[in-house]
Amino acid sequence: MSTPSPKTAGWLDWHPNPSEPAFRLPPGTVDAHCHVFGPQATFPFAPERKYTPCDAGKDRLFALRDHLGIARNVIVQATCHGADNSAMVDAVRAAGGRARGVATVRPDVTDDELRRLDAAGVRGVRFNFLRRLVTASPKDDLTTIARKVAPLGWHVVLYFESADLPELADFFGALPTALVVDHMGRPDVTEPVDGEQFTGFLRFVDRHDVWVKVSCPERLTVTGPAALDGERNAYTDVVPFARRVVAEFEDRVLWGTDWPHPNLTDHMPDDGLLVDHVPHVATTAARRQKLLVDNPMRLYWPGEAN
Ligand code: 0GY
Repeated sequence: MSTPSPKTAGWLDWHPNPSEPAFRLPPGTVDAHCHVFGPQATFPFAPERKYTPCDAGKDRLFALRDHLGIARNVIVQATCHGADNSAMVDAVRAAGGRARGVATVRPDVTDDELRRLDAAGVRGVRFNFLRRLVTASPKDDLTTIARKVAPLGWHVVLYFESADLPELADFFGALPTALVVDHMGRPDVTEPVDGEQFTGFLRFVDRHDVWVKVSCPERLTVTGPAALDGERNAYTDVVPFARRVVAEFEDRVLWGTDWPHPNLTDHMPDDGLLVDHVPHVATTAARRQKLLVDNPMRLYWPGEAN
């Protein structure tokens, strides 16, 4: 057997024992953004990857799901696995209907392969524009992929930096599928919430009927996880941004843990605190029911009761 590649320098492993959340997630809660990494002995990482993560397999993901009181997962293909969706598909299958997948495919993907992924539980593809994660794909290739998956009723998940949205917005708007944006379009949370950049993002969401993941406060924060007076209110600098998205688009927001939190080097979040962040951004029970249950069910399990 080949020797496993060492982790990227500075890489932090997932939290070994997340706390018990104080907030009880409503029954049927969907974690709409999480990943599996390997284990690399079974599912080797892609040669073209830009980082090497720790192993974070499906058993650990399902243990976290049960610990936090989550009912279902949407497992998003991470760039370290390139377009080899085996680890993600294996995890989705193993979840027995309690997971869906978002894949990465190349423009020459066949209809047979797409049907196989669909039968396994995949419902979308991800287009990633972060230079530190991928070499940019030509837009024509992405359009080809979007046209191939549209007949299956899949959507496109978009991961981009907020500064790149003005250049990308028209391209996104012309794609023939529903769109889902990761991590609120990665706002700079040191800018005002009603400033030009975030307002531009909100208008983009409004104009194109986009779904938004209110996720990753641990990645967007500048002030860090410091909790106030034991209230378990972490990542307070991200709250106004997430709260605004939930208030303006309550029928098109999704929530996710982003476990196992790739590429964090400053701190590793306590996933229990991430759950306790939710009531600060979705401030009524009705909004939380939509964010955590009704919206992701409509997108990933349409027609199924939670
Ligand atoms: C995330 C964020 C990151 C990584 C990836 O696919 C990936 O490698 O998405 C990141 O480093 O910001 O959503 O997991």
